[in-house]
Amino acid sequence: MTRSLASQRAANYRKNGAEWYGNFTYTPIAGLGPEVGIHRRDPSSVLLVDDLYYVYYTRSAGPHFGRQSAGAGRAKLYPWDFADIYYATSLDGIVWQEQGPSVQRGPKGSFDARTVCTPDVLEYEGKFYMVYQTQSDKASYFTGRSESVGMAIADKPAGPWRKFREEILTPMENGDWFGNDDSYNSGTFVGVTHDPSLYFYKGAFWLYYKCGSAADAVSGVNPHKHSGPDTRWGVATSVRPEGPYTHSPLNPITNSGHETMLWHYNGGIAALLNRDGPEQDTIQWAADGVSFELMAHVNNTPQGGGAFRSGEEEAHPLAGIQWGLCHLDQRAEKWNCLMRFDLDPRQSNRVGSGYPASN
Ligand code: AAL
Repeated sequence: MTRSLASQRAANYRKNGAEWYGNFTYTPIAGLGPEVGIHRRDPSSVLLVDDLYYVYYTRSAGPHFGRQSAGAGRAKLYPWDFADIYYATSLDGIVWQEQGPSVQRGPKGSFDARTVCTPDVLEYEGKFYMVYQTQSDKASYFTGRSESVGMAIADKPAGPWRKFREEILTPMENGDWFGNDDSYNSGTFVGVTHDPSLYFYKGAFWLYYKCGSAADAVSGVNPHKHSGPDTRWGVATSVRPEGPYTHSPLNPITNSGHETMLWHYNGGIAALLNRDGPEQDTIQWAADGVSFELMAHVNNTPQGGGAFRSGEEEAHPLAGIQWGLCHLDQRAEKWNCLMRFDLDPRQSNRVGSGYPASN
């Protein structure tokens, strides 16, 4: 039988199962929506503790002046520059109350003096572990590899948070994607460790993060980009939540994806790779946490999303991203804000709890 190439590919996608496919919808939320003068963005995973939802996010006040103003010393470049991490609570995931700061910038000269942003929080054995993106004030924004991952620990989701004095992860240097002989991406691939996201998996702590080529991070020149910034993900593991973390020798473990969003499924780790790279806007799954395979194409994906960690992730391939918060990233003079996303598995078999019944 003669089959078109497209039909052959479709047959392969079917093997992954229709239950991996779904549609994203978006709902405005109260309390963390648009507000003149304040940026809110990059929300963490959403936690439910004692019937209250918690979310942590980047918050900065005042306008920013863009990358081109980097030479002007301490000018605020981005909405996440000179930011702190705040938290909010909600009874229903729609109406939120901002409660105040969770983790603030460190003192002059510290690794997190310039900004603390883009947090994620893991609840593990009665403690809360926050990982967050940092920028030191030791170098200019684009030099010195000064963006690393910090950690803070709390006994309660409302804090108080005890910050570590040192970063728990710094960027991996001199990694090659396909090796020096391949012009696709020779040289250093990890200029940053952004979007840290922490999971307990197979008896260890897995710290996933977004990285990019040095060319992209330092000069903005990217010889081979497909779409958007040249970003992809790495992972580092540790047997203790506080580290030390060791980068996987397989990094980068994805070739695409901007902000990290991952969840447990079927003994492996599933991931939504959004907006950048040749495999942008796909859902992938790795049986071992590092060997990611493409399971489904999705569109209209959330930016900077943080999913509700329900504890029911094994019920369905998409139960780990059933809903959450994400940001509306409005550049220039607009103010970033948060909104809710829901993932409606309309094309799925709808097994598992919390999913709509078949029509
Ligand atoms: C986000 C994330 C990181 C970037 C910036 C703030 O969406 O990828 O956190 O540095 O944008």
